Parts: sequence; C-alpha cells; structure tokens
Amino acid sequence: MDLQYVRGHFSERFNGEVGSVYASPGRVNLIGEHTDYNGGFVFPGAIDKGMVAEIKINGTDKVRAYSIDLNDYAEFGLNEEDAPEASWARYIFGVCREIIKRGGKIEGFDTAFAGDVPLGAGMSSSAALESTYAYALNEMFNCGIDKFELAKIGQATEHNYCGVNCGIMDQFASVFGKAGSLIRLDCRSLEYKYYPFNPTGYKVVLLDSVVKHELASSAYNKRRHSCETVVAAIKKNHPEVEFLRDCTMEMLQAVKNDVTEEDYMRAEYVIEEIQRVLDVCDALEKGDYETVGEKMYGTHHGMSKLYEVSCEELDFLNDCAKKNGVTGSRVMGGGFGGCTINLVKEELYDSFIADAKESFTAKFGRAPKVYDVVISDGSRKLA
Ligand code: GAF
Repeated sequence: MDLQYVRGHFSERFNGEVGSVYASPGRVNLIGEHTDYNGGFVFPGAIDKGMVAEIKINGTDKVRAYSIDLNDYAEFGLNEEDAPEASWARYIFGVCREIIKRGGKIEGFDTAFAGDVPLGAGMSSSAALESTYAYALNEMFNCGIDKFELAKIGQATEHNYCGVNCGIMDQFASVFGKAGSLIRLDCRSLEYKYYPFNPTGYKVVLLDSVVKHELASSAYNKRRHSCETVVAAIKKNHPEVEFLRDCTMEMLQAVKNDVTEEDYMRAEYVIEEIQRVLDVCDALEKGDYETVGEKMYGTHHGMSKLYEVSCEELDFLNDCAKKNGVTGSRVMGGGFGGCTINLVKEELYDSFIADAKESFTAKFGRAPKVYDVVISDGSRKLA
C-alpha cells in the first residue's frame, strides 16, 4: 500500500494538511480455524497487505473520516453513543469508544484511509482497519494501552458495534505480526510464540473463490453458540470446564444424547482442530511438511463436513489441490466463501495454478484470484 497515495488523498480532502501515517496488516492462518473463541490454539501470520491511515488531530471533539477506496465520508462526535451508519465508519467509531471506555483520553481528528486486503476474502480487512486505528490513537494520544489490549479493542469493536462475536486471532495477528514468522497463540492465556516460517522448496499461495464471505452473517455467531451449548452440557459433569479447549472426545461422547447432532458435530470438529494446531507446530519444528499438509487437508474435511462452513467453490479448489499433488490445502478464515490456503512444492506451483484457473473457470464461469503469501510485520507507524 502506497504511503504517498494516502497522503495525496488526505491532503486533498483536508486542505493540504499533513498528519501521521499508520498501517496494520491482514492475516493468513496456517491452521486452527474457529478455535480462538473456544479458548484453543491458532497459528496465523500477518501479511504484506493491509490498511494505511493518515490521521491529524483537528482541535474539535469530532472525527471526520474519509474512506478513499469507497470514496465515502463520515463524521461523528466522540461523545456520541450512536454508531454511524456506514459499516466502515463503525469500525473507527467502535475503536474510539473502546479506547474511551478504557480511560484513554482522545480528541477529534481528521483521517483518510485505504487498503489492499481483498474484501470478503477471509484475510481480515476489518481487523486490519481496527488495529490501525487502535495502534495509532493509542500512540498519538499517549493512552498507555498495551498491545494485548489493543487487540482486544479491535475484537470488542466487532462484538459491540458490528454484530460479530469473533475470537481474538485476527486482531492479535495484525497487531503482533512479525516478518517471516507465524504466531502460535494460545487464545485462552494469550501466551504466544513466534515460529520462523520459511518452508524451503515450498510456496504458500491463496486461491480466492471470490465467493463473498459474510462473516457478519448469523452463521458465524451460530457456530459459536453451538460450541457454547456443548460446553454447558459438558460442564454439568465437569464443572471445571470453561471452553471446548478443556474438553476431551470422551467428555463429548458422554453428552451425545444431551445435545443436537449438529452441535455435536461442531464440537467434534473444534476438539480435533485444536489438536491439529499442536501437531502442525511439532511437525514444523521437525521440517516435516508432509504432516503439516496432511493436517491441513484434515481441517478442510472437518470445516466442510462437520463445521459446515465451506461451500461448493472451496471444496472444488480443495479437490483441485489434491488432484495436483499439493501438499496441503484448506479453506482459510471463518469460511462461507473466501480463500483456500495451499502449501505447494515449488515444482508443482505453475501446473497447479494453471489447472485451478482453468478448471474453476470451466465450472464456475470465472477464475479464482491468486495471492502469494508474504509473512510481514504487524501494526506500525509509517510516517
Ligand atoms: C474469523 C474471526 F474473526 C476469527 O476470530 C476466527 O474465529 C476465524 O474467523 C475462524 O478461525 O476470521
């Protein structure tokens, strides 16, 4: 994302003013999907695509915000309780409100922002936006909020102003990202460890089905609700249990007749998926990419058949990967559309991409988009 591009638009919109510029990335996730809100593990990394915002204090108690990409403008008062109508502006509003709730003293500002995270592709454009403003406002107004809390501010924005009961993965990856490393995050304790990720001889590539991933749709919240229902049932026998993370397959089997078949399948997927993250971390430490890939296919199967968050296009891309001898492939992010993430041997890359484009186009009448993954740094000040 070009700094000068944002500077140019900011200056044009706000009478030649110059502000500070901050950026935060989107993310990929190697494995560990729908495990974050279950207190489990995830394994994301920040990417080289994100949001860039220029911000200047304006001496009022109003925020004047301009979305360059949408050519849309919004204004709101910092003491207003009602969120603005435009969904993009709610993210900025939510971040401001959450900072104020935590005692941060912020003032009005002018801002313009733009991004290059493909929208609706499951790469967390919304977390990138939240993290950009949380990080920037904290620094500009000396709020003294630590990075963990900045990630939680983004998450709370989703919960309280955007209607998505998401976990912490996306905001954490955006704030804590480190070039060349994935982050193994324990979403219960927020303990994390960087894993240098440079799979020699392999490439990581995203294939975007361009099916719109409706994260805000009730389907995501419904999955979370299923998990909580199962935890409540298990809790009757095991009061110590707080999340599915704390549950074994035996505990789940013991409540089979007390929960719906659907909720049972959801929980089964999550318990297996949490274990897969740990298995992949072990395999990576040994350079065993075959196991990494096998687990990725396991995740796809679970997300498709048990958690039911895949779709025809993503299943097709997954089958296409298998057919082309790709080491690992799976739907990435919340699901309901978006991308597959693929771990592919360098010598198979060209033929895989060519076949995916050709066969997908033959079936769905349009080509998938292709993004090579570059693992990059998290939130930062650019200028
Ligand atoms: C979305 C959510 F925002 C994350 O918190 C996570 O649950 C993910 O879906 C699925 O792993 O990106």
